[in-house]
Amino acid sequence: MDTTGTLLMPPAGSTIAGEVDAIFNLILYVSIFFFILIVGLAAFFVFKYRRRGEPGLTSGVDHNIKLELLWTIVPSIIVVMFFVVGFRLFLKMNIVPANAIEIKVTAQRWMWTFDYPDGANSVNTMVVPVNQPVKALLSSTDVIHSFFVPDFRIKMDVLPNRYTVAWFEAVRIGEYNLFCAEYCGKGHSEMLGKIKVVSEDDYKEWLEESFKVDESMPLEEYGESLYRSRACNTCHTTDGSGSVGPTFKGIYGHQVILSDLKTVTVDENYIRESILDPRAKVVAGFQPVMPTYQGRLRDREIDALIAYLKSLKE
Ligand code: HEC
Ligand SMILES: [Cu+2]
Repeated sequence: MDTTGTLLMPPAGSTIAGEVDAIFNLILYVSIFFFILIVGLAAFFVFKYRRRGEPGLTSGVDHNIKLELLWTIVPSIIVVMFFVVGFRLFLKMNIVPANAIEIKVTAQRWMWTFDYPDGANSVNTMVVPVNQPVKALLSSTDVIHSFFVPDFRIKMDVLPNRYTVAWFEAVRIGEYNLFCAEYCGKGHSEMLGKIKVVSEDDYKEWLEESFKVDESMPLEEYGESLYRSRACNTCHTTDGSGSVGPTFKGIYGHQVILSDLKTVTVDENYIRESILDPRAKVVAGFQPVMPTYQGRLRDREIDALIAYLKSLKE
C-alpha cells in the first residue's frame, strides 16, 4: 500500500481510497492529454493560417467525414468508459457490507458525537477497529454539515431530519482527520474531529473502558474531563475570557441577567436546565446557539459538570 500521499491527498487509508485515486488520476491525465492536444492544435492552426498579405481564394474543403467520425467516436468511448468505472466504484461506495459495525454520528454546531452499538459514546473522536467495515449513520441536530475524511476519500452530507450513510474500512492503525466540509456558521473551521483506528482488541477494550472510568472518578475531576470531551470548551472558557458562550469562571452563585432582563442566581437547577434546555433562559448578550444535551448526558454526567462548574471560583 502506498503511504506517501500525493500533492492533493494524504496516503490512501481505506479499502476504496486506492480506487478513488486511480479513477481521479485516470480522468485527470486523460483531460491533460486532450487539453494539450486541442489547445496545442488550435494555437498551431491560428499561427499556420494567419492572415498574410492580401486575401487569396478561400479553400473549398468544408468537412472531412473520417476526421469527424474519429473525433466523435473516440471521445464517446472514453467518456462511456469513465462512466462505467465511475459507476462501479459509486455502487461500491454506497452499498454497505452486511457485516459493518454501525456507529451513529451526530453533527451539531460545532462538534461530532459518536454512539456505538452497545451504548458507549464519544465526542469528536471516533474510535473504530482496523480492517472492519464501519457504517456511519449520519444526522444533524441543526444545520447541514458534511462528514469528510480525506484519508478515506469519503465525504457525505449530514442533514437535519434525514439520515445519510457513509461507510469505510480503514486499512491502517492511526489517527485521521475528520472535517466538516459544509459551512455551518461561526465555529465551522473548528469543527474538527479525529478518526482513531485501533486494533480489534484495543477497540473492544476501549468500549469497556469508556464505561468504567466515569464510575470511579471523583465528580469534579470527571466533570472537568466531560467539559473537554463533551466539547463545552468549544464555546465556554474557564479563565474568564469571552467566547461563543459566557465563561464558566466564577459562574456558580453569581447573578446573571437574562435576555428578558430578569435576573437569576446560578445554582444547581439553573445549570441543569441550561444544559438540558438551553433556550429556556438565555443569557443577555449571547445568541441562543447552545445545543441541547437532552438525552445525551446521563445524570451522573450532569452532576459531574455541576460539581466542576462549582469548583471554578473566581
Ligand atoms: C455551541 C456552543 C456551546 C456549547 C458546545 C455549549 N454551550 Fe453552554 N452556552 C452557550 C451559549 C451561547 C450560552 C449563552 C446563551 C444561553 O444561555 O443559551 C450558553 C450558556 C450556558 C450556561 C448558562 C451560563 C450563564 O452564564 O448563565 C451554562 C451553565 C452552560 N452553557 C453549560 C454548558 C455545558 C455544561 C456545556 C457542555 C456540556 C455547554 N454549555 C456547551 C453555548 C454553548
Ligand atoms: Cu459543520
